[in-house]
Amino acid sequence: MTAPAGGAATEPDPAVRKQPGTGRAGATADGESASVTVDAGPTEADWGAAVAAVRQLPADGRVLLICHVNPDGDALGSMLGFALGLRRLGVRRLQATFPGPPEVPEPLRGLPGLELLVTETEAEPEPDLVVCFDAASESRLGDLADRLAGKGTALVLDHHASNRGFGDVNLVDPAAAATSVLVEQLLDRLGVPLDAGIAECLYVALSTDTGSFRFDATTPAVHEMAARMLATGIRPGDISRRVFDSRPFGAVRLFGEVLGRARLEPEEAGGQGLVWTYATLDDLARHEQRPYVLEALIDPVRCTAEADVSCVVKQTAPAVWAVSLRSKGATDVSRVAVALGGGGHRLAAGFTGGGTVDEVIERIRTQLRAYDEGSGTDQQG
Ligand SMILES: [Mn+2]
Repeated sequence: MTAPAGGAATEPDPAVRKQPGTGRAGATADGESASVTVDAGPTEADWGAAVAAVRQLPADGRVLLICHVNPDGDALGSMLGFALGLRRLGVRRLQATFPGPPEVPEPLRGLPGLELLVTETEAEPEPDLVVCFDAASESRLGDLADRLAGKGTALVLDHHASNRGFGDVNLVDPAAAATSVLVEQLLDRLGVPLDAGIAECLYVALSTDTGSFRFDATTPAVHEMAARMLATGIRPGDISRRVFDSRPFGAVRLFGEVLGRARLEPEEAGGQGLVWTYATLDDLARHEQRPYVLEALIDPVRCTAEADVSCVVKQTAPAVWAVSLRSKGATDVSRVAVALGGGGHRLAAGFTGGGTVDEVIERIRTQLRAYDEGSGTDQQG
């Protein structure tokens, strides 16, 4: 049942179909079939409130920065870049943290500002200002979400379309390629000059979320921001090697094994194809690897030319699986993820599932079929 699906197979990359210069790439590309309300981004009032929240801090004000669980380059880079900016403004009582084990993935251990990190339990219980980075909802902050309920101001910086604005002040822009785009703007409005430390953090964040400037989110504005970062003298070759192109030999062998069991199901996703694989805790143990090495596993999987949708299922506990989904453009994988209790973007999303690998994959197939039925007639022709 390989559906002809209009001209989809021969269509150019979705990037080519995008209206250049609108700067709203992923968020609105599929607007006619999406039920998500597309946020117009922060208003001048939002920016003003965010600037005021920082400026009105008392002299000894306690600031707690929080990014999402299992932090990636955008989460940590945005948080630490902002932390370094606040330090330049003279903020002294400053902590940065994230929920869960206080382990920074090896590729991000060169980030400036890591010395500001504290563990979840060391985090200030009653901060005057809490700033959250790259978290679409409070649930992504784990037990640290209770810090938002105190007397202090909660400021949210994020770019997930599903973010409903859980702070007192929300700088949420689904059109932003990374949370670091909002961080740069806020630091600019606060009058903080860029330095190499801040720039490296924001550059890592930006390059992580744009797939090293390869995804559709890579607008002219993204390259302009990257140019501002590079102008501080940071070295993109060193940074990219550290962040993207370096992994332990054990991880290389682990990837080989996990990729060797990948399955291609060309009939799924409305005939656009699904490719998937999985990694267990036992795989990690056998190769003596930490879970974060699997974050990069989706990249070789999504290379598969015969599949629009790619999926990596990673075991996090005996019957618990963290699932990463990617689409090349024909499928809105955030709809699949949201239906299964997760979230994300149109072309990159995820959720946590229970049961066995087969059960998790079957749930994805079912959602993909439901999606296909719901939007099959929306194919552009
Ligand atoms: Mn992000």
